[in-house]
Amino acid sequence: MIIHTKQCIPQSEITDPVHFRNRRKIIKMLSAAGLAGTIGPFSSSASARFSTKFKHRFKGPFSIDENPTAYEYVTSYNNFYEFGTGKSDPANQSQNFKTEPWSLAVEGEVEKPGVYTLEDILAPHTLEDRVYRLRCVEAWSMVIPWVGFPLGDLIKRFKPTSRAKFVEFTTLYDPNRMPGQRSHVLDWPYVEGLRIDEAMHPLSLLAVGLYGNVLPNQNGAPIRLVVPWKYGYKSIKSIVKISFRETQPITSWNKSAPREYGFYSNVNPYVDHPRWSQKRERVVGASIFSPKRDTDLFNGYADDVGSLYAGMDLKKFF
Ligand SMILES: Nc1nc2c(c(=O)[nH]1)N[C@H]1C(S)=C(S)[C@@H](COP(=O)(O)O)O[C@H]1N2
Ligand SMILES: [Mo]
Repeated sequence: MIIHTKQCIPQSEITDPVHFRNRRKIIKMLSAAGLAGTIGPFSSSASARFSTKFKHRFKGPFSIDENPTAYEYVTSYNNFYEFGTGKSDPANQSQNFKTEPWSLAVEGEVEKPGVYTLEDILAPHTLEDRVYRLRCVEAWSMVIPWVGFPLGDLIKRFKPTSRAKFVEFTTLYDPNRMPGQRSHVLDWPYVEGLRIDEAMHPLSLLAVGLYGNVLPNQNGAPIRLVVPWKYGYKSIKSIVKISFRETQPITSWNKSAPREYGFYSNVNPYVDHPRWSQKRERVVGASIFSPKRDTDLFNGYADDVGSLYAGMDLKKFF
């Protein structure tokens, strides 16, 4: 079992003062919602680390027994095109991104639409620690100890109608704050979606932290999706809108390259990307001499989520 206490995390993997200054605001907000530890004096890195820890976390039911990828890799090797297309761009270019105040619009086929503040969203939820494998379509994988809560628990609060067959998520659109949106690499804002039963599955998580700390900006602060049996691009970052729909959402990567990226995007070693094999994956942080590892169907969560796709042709619905 991996126990996520700060003692387990080597000091070098925690954070640096630059990241920390920007997280302090989020911590204030979360602590206002009763979710973070007491804000202490920030004179030493030890007290800073303590104060960025979430209180009342418990271990989620799907935690896997694998060593997490080092914090340093999880927070410096990212895909977040709103802050540039290079793997180190998000860490470099998102540090001044302000995530306070933050609100989420809830629209469409629900009884309780509206604009909710992040505090409203988080208040009733108990935060869980869950170690999930996040796998990117580019064939690299990380094991990340997320802090979050099941997406389904939030969805229930909005009371979707019987016509809600899909859930659509949208990232903030603000080219002044997200410089990557000034380039036309994608049709902004970033949009993702899930079928409602996928969204209600307890493996679908809304993450607000990782490694016991609030989410670094480059990982999708202040709130992002984590769908660990799907390729990384489904796990949309910095969400500002959740829409309940009768029809399948038009998602960013599917729109941009429909032959390469399907709506489902389930991790599947038997369905290759047109330009590369999906059979093996590189473990981020492992030695360059380490062999790649075999990719598992549904990223190793087949027993949990396989029944969602019973009878579906996964080559057609890729
Ligand atoms: N808004 C938004 N969300 C996004 C992306 C993005 O460019 N913009 N990239 C996706 C991709 S391709 C991956 S692999 C994961 C990476 O998440 P991580 O940087 O936390 O590892 O975020 C996903 N979520
Ligand atoms: Mo990705």
